[in-house]
Amino acid sequence: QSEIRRKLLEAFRDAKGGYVSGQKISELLGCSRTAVWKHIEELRKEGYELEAIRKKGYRIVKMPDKISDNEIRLGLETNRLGHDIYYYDQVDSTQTIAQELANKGVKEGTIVVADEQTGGRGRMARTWYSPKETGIWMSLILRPNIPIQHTPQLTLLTAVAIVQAIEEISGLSPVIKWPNDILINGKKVVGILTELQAEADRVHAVIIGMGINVNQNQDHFPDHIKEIATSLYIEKGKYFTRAEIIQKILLSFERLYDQFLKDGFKPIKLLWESYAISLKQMITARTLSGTIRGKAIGINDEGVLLVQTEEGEVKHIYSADIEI
Ligand code: BT5
Repeated sequence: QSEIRRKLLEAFRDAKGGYVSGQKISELLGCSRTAVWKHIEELRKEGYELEAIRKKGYRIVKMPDKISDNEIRLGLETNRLGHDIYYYDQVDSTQTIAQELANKGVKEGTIVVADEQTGGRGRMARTWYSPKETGIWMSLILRPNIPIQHTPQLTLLTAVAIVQAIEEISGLSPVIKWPNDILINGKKVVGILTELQAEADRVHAVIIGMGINVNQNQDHFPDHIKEIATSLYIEKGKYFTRAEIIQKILLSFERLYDQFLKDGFKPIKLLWESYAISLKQMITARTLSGTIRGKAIGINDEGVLLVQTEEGEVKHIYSADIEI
């Protein structure tokens, strides 16, 4: 059954929004025209809007806002990222599941997505609020052949990929706050969490967690983050199809990642700087070992933030919370 569903959706994907004839579907699935009609009706029940025109066939007009395997696959244009999809209605954290899968040796590009996280994680044991069916809670497993100290660059690359996808889909102009926040109108719309599986000098896997607020309205957020959080819906006043955003993110990620593996961090760094705020101004960086105040003069080729103190000393900051 799921094999048939997959073939059917692939046929629509290949038609790129155009019509697929009943004849063609019945050939592809190896079933009768009556059976084709039944499969189409099943799609409708699941929330797909389909148009049927005599002599032309069927066309998908609108997809349901679901993010299970089929919805992500239909319309996915990547060569390798996101081809293996682990979808869950509810999980503790997609990061935990991705860690386990990475240990088991799943291949690069595998993604874990959930409609809801009950124990979504931020950095330093903070929590990430991940309510049901309104956001994108996703982890991407990578296996890059890079030195361990270069892995923070992937957090910056991820931010660029997500900003590009959001810009393209919504026309909004998000900005990046080093290292892992994406903001719109000063409020956080995306958080990124990069975790590592490595030994000595070898990277086994990099697990990139992305939390994106998509269709929440203001009242959805609990009090403690209402003031600091926003969603694409709040900023744009319209609902978005999460699967489409996931597809766009994976596509822009793949382009940047291929470039990164080929040419290194330089081209990504230039893009990152073009989206970054809080550069060339006074900031306060709270790190685990203390607070540093100074001018953010930029990031180096490793992705490390450089802050010049009043005494003129340049500090290297690997991880921190930044206040402007
Ligand atoms: C982050 O941490 O921003 C990384 C968030 C990563 C979440 C993804 S979802 C998929 C994957 N699975 C996981 O379990 N995690 C990843 P940090 O910079 O530490 O920011 C955390 C802070 O952001 C919290 O302390 C809150 O103040 C705020 N926050 C929590 N939930 C939020 C939300 N939905 N939107 C905006 N801000 C939020």
